[in-house]
Amino acid sequence: MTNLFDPIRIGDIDVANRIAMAPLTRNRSPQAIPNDLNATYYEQRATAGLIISEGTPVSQQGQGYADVPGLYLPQAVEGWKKVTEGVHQKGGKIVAQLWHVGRVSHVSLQPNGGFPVAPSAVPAKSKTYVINKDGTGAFVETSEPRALEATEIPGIVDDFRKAARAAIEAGFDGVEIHGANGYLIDQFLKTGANQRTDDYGGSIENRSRFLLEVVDSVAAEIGGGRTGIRLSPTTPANGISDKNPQPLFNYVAEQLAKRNLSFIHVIEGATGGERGFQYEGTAFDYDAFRNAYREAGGKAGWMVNNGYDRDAAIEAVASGRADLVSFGRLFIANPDLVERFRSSTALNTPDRDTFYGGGAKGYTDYPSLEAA
Ligand code: 8OZ
Repeated sequence: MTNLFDPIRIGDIDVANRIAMAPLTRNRSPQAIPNDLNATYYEQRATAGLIISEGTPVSQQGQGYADVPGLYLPQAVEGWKKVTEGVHQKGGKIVAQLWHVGRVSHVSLQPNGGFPVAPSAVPAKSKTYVINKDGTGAFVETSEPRALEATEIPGIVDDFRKAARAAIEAGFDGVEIHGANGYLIDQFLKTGANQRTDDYGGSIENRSRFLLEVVDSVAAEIGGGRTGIRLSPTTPANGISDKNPQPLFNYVAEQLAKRNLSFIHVIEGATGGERGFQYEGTAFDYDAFRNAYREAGGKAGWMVNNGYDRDAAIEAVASGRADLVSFGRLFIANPDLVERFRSSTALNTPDRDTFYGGGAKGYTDYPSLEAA
């Protein structure tokens, strides 16, 4: 039986165990530049088999929240070097999550105060986080987006490619393309946000085109074996929905299977919530999705996420339903989660009030077993 604590090679990345740290937005990198506190936080969590960084915008246009670190400024690459060196010194592996929020943004975060961009001019009706002129933070309604011109799309694909190159320069072991949670790639995929009538809208093939162009561009730049992708077939996050997700994601699975990727990271159900969540009038089967990938010859590591605990993760890997399991909130509160799982030790409880923004409190001050 395959063990959660056993190593695995996913694409070109050797990881020490099948426990991954999920990407977690923490809003502690002013000016979009990673700092020493961020480096300490990641280094503390380096015993994860694989760390996936917090969402990292590929451009200022791709930015939707205050104080998230990017990969589009030279200073950010220097900041990330401290993070990757710390993780590698502790024997860990880390990939950068490449992110474009699309319509989930606010004019105050956009270049020249412009409209956020999206496949179509359909508002997300979601919230984002901005910093007021007086320095206080506030949750505000996302701004009305504008529909991208077809001629703008190659430039955004190229922003992903450039950010992937910057990630490698910064010492990351690879990247995870953020294709989930109602952000730009998910907006192209799903009918609730994509009303285009050109080559990027309408049919399943057309709605998947942007995702596959990003994957191909990134994989050509840094190697498919260093490229992963995160998908959330049935999440309602950020107001996203789809009329018929099963054939859409089975097609995506078949197409991804033709690329030799490192890992496919799947959020099961509503992100951070109900695992059984389905879009109205639809039924999605996650086993059928994985089978579509495997039957098409896909060899990447299959990583599952959303509400797993120790026993559920052990079972998922032992049964072959997954190759890896990622944990978000548990890694916020337990820097040494792997050791706690191994020794079946009690876990610290995450404090929601310090998830987003602030300093060391609720970030780098959760105790490890060694410290206690
Ligand atoms: C929580 C707050 C802000 C952003 C995601 C990047 O859901 C996020 C995110 C999560 O993927």
